[in-house]
Amino acid sequence: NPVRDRLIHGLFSSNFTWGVATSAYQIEGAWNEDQRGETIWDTFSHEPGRIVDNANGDIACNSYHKIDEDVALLKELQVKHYRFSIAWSRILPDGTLNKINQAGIVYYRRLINALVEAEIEPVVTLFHWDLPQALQDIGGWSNEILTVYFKNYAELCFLEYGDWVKRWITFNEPSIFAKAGHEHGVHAPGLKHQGTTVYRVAHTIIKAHAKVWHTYDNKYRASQKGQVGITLVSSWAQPSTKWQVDIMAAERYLQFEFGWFAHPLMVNGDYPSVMKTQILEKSIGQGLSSSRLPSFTEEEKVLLRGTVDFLGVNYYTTKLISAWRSDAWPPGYEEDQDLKAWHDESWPKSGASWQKCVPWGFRLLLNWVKHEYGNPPIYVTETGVAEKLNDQDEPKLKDVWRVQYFVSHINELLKAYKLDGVNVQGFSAWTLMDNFEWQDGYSTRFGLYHVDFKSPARTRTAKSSAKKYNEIVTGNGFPVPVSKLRYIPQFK
Ligand code: PNW
Repeated sequence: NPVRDRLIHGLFSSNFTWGVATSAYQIEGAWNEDQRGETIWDTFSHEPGRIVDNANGDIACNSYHKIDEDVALLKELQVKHYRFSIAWSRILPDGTLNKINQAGIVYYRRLINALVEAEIEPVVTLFHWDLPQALQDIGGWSNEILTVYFKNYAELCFLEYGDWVKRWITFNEPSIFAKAGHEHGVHAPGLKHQGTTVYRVAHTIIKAHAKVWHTYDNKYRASQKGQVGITLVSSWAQPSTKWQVDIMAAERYLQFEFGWFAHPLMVNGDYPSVMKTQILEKSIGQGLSSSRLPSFTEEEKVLLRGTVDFLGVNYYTTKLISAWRSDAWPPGYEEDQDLKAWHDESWPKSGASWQKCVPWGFRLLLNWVKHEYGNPPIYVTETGVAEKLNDQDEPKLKDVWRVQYFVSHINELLKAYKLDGVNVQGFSAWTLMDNFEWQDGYSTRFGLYHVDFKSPARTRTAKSSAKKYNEIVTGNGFPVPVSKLRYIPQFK
């Protein structure tokens, strides 16, 4: 679509915040140093056959020992904030207040101090998937007691770091964590429970988020004056035809992915009605006496709604959707939706099979969020593009496809802001540097900086995309007209 693909020029608001994102398990390494407790990702990645090349995050980018180097990269990029995550088990080795690990407390204190010194705002994610193993051993997020442990952990973080941290993200992409970890078994803890655990895990996470928001609201907001949000992700769901059934199927996709969390927290304390009816009907069809989707009590609904100060949105790709009645047995999270989702073969590829580059879908997703949730303050907390790179390969420092990815996607963000009035207040690129890409290990890279995982020094080298991102950041958008952009494919 030529109109959609035209690039505009213009600036974001002067207080718009630019940054980059990482997460603890993906970059820190030092998995067994200084009393850090084990996490479900240590367990999972140490099991042979789980990760490409049997890779793990034992050393990763070694960021635990490289605060100064990492902050130097952030300075070079001239970003205004850095979104990183705290490893729960580094400060609470078994996940509970049984033992507070001072070495862990000190590490994040040093990182935050270094950021503040460099005038870079720390933005902290409390849970980016690395659950303390001891808490998985008592059932993980299926066990509602985790709402209490998560609240205790969050409160410790507010006390320790709330002086400088003013933006807290409780959970990163709980939908991916719930599905990949408990339905498909490709992420830790590696469970494959069709259509059951996935909903229970999400249920606990939603309640845990609200508990933490209320704790901050009641005890810390007045003195610390920060905000508590959550980061959600969805592909944009594009109806494959103009038929009403396909339009409704695309809406179901968005409600199951995004509304699953945003509806209870931002609309009425309860799941989207289409989720409730679909899952109940499928459950009854299985001969169950009640829905596999748990329900909230009236008191819980009151506690859930209105507990998002800002919404973090991650976007990576778009799917075409058509209605499709599923009779797969037993029904799981996918079958519950009665739809098919796929990529158009003509869309530019990335280095990951799950990602095709579809910039216009970003703008459409942001508009859907705006209308669905009453134009909430949005921070885009991640977008970025995958590249395949084997350890033996020469680094591809001229990552033209990534330059184009960021130019085109940030341009769609500018359209959403300037032309559509989406209340977007910041952007974080995924990711600062190549890192442990979950089940793909180090074979898939998203970094603005290349990391040499063969070298003990884990040398970081800027790619072309780092220079382009620096240009966009310092220009606060696109101050001059951008020449027409044509995707140079990474793969033919
Ligand atoms: C995000 N999808 O995960 C995570 O927040 C990051 O930790 C991760 O490294 C990054 O994206 C790249 O994968 C996603 O299938 C995983 O659409 C899968 C999808 C989206 C995001």
